[in-house]
Amino acid sequence: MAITEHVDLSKFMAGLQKRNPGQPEFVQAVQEVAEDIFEFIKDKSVYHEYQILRRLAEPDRVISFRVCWEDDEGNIRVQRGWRVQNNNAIGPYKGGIRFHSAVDESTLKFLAFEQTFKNALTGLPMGGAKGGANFNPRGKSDHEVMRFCQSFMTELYRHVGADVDVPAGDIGVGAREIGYMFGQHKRITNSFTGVLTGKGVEYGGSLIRTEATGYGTGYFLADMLKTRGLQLDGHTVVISGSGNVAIHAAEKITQLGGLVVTLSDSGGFIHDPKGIDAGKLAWVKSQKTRKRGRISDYVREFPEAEFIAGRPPWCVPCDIAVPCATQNELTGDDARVLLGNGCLAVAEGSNMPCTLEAAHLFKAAEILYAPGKAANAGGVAVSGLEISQNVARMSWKQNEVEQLLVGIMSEIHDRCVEYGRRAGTNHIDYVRGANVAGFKKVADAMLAFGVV
Ligand code: NDP
Ligand code: 2IT
Repeated sequence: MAITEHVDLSKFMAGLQKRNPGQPEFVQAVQEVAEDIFEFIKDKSVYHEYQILRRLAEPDRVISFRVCWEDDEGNIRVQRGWRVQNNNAIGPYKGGIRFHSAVDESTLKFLAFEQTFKNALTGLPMGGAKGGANFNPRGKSDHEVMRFCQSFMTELYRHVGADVDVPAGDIGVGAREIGYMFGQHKRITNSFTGVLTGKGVEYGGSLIRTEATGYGTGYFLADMLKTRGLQLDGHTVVISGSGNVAIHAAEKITQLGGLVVTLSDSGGFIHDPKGIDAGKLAWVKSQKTRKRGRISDYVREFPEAEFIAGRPPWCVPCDIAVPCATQNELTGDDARVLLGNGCLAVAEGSNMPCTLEAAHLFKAAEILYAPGKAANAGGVAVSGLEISQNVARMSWKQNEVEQLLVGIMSEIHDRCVEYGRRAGTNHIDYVRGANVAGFKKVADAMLAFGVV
C-alpha cells in the first residue's frame, strides 16, 4: 500500500499526533510550519518523494539523562536533563539550554524543530538543537546553581563539541550558568574549545551576544514598519517578560523612538504610561540580573507606574506588541483584544508565544506579524559570529558585531519578503516567508545527501 502521509496535510498531522502523544507544543510547532510547507511543495514532488518534512519532524536524536545534585541543606536532588538534536544538514547542531520547572520533552522538541528553521534563516552554517532541564534556578543559591550546572555538563559533555553541537543560553540560563557549564566542560575534557556560546568576553564570548536577541527583534520590527512607510517613533509598544530578551528589545525599541510602556514576569505586569526610558531600564537590568528581583519591585522605585498581578500585558492599548517571555503566552482572546485596540504589528521575541488561534487571527487581519524564528534570530546569529571568532581566535569590536547583526536581520527580512509576499498584493506573510525560506535551505541540503 502506498504511503500517502507526505502528500496530505491532515494525514500528516494525524500521524505526527499519534507518534507524539502528550506533546502538544511539539505538535503545534510542526502544524504551524506544515500549513505553509504543504502549500509550498504541492507542485514540487521531489520534497514529497524524499519525505523531507516527515524527516525534519523526527529529531535526529533525543538524549535524556538524570542530573543529581546536592542542595545547601545536604539533600540529594534529582532532575531530568535533555538534549534534542533535531537536524544537522547545514551545520553542527546549535541551540540554547533552558532551565525551568516546566521543561519537558515536548517543549524541547518544539524548540529544537523551530531552531532548525531559524538557524537556516540566519544564513550561517548551523543545524538545530535545544536542551535543558526541569530545574528552576529561581531561589537557588549561586553554589546550588553551580553544582547543578556541573552535574548537568558531566553528562552533556559526551554529546556536544565545537564541531558537533554548540549549546547556548535560553530561559533560566545566562552568563552565570554558561560560565559554570563551560568551566566544567574544560575541566572534564582538558580542552579549551568553542563548545558553548554566550560565554563571558574574558574567555571567548562575543560582544553584543547578550543584547543580540532583543536588539535584533527591534531591528526586525523597524524593517517591517518600513514596508508600510512607518517608523517606531510615536508608537506605543507593549512588551512581555523582563529577562534577557525583553530588556534588550525594550532598550533597542526605545533607542529607535518607540514608547515602551510594559514589562512582565510570571507574577504579573507593570504599566508605566510615561514610558520605561533608558534610566528606568538600567534599573530593571540591575535588579533582574544582579539581584534576581521581581518586576513588581518596579512600582516601589517608580510610583507613577502600576503593577497588575496574575495577568499578561496584552490588555494595555498599544500600536505594537512584542512578546518576550515564553511559549503560548498570547492567546486567541488576547489577539482579539490587541486587534480591537488597533495594534498594527506583532514581533515575537520569544519562541512560539502565540497560540495557533492567535497566529491565525494576526495572519487573517493582515497586520505586520513576525514569527520568532525570524524576529528573534539575532541571538543565535551572534552565537554564530561567536563561533567564527573562536575558530579564528579573534575578538571583533562591538560596532563590528552590531553592524553584522543589523545586516543579518535585514537579510532575514528580505528572505521573508521574497517567500512571503501574497500573490497579487503588497501584503507580506512573514510566517509563511520564514517557514518557506528556512525549509528550502535545509531541504535542499538534505536532498544532496540522499536518504540518510
Ligand atoms: P530569561 O530567563 O532571561 O527571562 C524569561 C522571562 O520570561 C522572565 O521575565 C520570566 O519571568 C518570563 N517567563 C518565563 N516563563 C514564564 C511563564 N510561564 N509565564 C510568564 N512569564 C514567564 O529568558 P530569555 O529572555 O532568554 O528568553 C525569553 C524567550 O526568548 C524564550 O521564549 C526564549 O526561548 C526566547 N529566546 C531567547 C534567546 C536568547 O538568546 N536568550 C534567543 C531567542 C529566543 P519569571 O522570572 O517570573 O519566570
Ligand atoms: O532560541 C534561541 O534562538 C536561543 N535560545 C539562542 C540559541 C543560541 O544558540 O544562541
